[in-house]
Amino acid sequence: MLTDTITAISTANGTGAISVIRVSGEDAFDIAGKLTRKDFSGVKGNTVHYATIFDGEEPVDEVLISFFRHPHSFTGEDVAEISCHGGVYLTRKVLGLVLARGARMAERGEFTQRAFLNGKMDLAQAEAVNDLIFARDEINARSAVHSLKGSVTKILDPLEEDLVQIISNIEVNIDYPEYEDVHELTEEEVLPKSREWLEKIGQLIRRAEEANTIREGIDTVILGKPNVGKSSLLNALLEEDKAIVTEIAGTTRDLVEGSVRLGDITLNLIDTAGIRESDDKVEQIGIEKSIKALEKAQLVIVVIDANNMDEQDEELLRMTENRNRIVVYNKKDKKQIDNTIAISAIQGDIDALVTEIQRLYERELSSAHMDTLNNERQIGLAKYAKLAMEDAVRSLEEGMELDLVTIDLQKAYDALKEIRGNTSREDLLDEIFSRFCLGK
Ligand SMILES: Nc1nc2c(ncn2[C@@H]2O[C@H](COP(=O)(O)OP(=O)(O)OP(=O)(O)O)[C@@H](O)[C@H]2O)c(=O)[nH]1
Ligand SMILES: [Mg+2]
Repeated sequence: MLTDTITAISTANGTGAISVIRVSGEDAFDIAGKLTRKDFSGVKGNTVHYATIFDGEEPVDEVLISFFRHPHSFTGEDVAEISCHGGVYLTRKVLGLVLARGARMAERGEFTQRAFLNGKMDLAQAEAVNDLIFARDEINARSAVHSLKGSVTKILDPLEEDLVQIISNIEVNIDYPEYEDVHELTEEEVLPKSREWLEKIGQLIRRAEEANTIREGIDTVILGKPNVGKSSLLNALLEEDKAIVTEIAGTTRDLVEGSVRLGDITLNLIDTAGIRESDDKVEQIGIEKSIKALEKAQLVIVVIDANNMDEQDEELLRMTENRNRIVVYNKKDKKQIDNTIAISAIQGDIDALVTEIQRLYERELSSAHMDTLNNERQIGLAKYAKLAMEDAVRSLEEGMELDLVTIDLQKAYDALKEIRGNTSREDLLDEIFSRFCLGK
């Protein structure tokens, strides 16, 4: 049922100068004509027309309608985009009139889904439409635009091609065993190529995960014993007085969260209750929460008061030893220890920490500036392809039947294809497009 005509308000829900109501499908031009008492059946594509919308005899609004003829439209169907005046009431009224003329309310992401199903874009590009809408910074917007322009295809094409070569090499051998010695073929041709392929996809996955870390922001926990200046550091990073700071040890009881951007790096920060033995029930719960937050964190900032170091600090350092962490020595205005990352949270002097964070994530940052896979779904499929290839290589090394090897190779190939949506799994598509907002 793809020929029915769908509609939705494509602009944000609220009052603005104009609103756009998108209509896509066979009857789009007909509906536009009925609303305006005009005949748009022969209208040229990529043109804009002035018209008045009527509700019965009553003029409702003066609008501009942009017409796009299939297949030269976003969805690949006939599309009419009605730009009306932007009041909430008026926009809903026009939408209501479009619906009354026989259009159906679009599902979330249905316009983009049609674009995909009509071959206007692959699945990675369709996802990029959504990523672009929700991009909250330049890095996210940039990677979305690149993948909208087909960067994922550029990355995957060579991998797919190599895989097809490997598969056909083996197929030839299965079909014409008399032409080649099986053992020789795998040793000389297939195995090195497969290993090289594994290397390449491994690199791609690594880079995509690094880029993802930057795009999503780094979950960072500020940890330390009471009174070392954790909340002061949170405030200094956020440049606002978010957490309460006092000279009383045990001030912070609950987790305090905030997000900060340092250049291209976003930190999702959590300030925690100072860790110590405590009889206070509320503080105990706070400390338990600190430990839980620590377990989930991608980066731990351990704060130590340079003027007041003891075995509790040692214990915290041991606890975080194997974690991705930065140890900072606070209150340098009073005392500074050589060769440490020294800061003064209270004075907002935290450059040494910021520099260290940027150094620590240098590799991830450069990956984020490259074209790569864009989300967990794509990375997951790449990982699946890699696992299948690892199975294939193992089978080859063990001299297994080539038929079995091709099954694994085929799995790898299908997984790669699925990244761009070359699959018949309708439910997967519905799932993906349902994450879109209405009107896209
Ligand atoms: N001299 C100096 N004092 C600081 C600095 N940073 C924080 N302090 C002081 O240290 C005390 C504790 O600061 P907080 O930021 O509340 O410390 P905390 O680690 O969050 O403490 P809890 O929430 O109790 O665990 C306050 O009196 C701050 O003014 C600093 O850089 N220099
Ligand atoms: Mg605190």
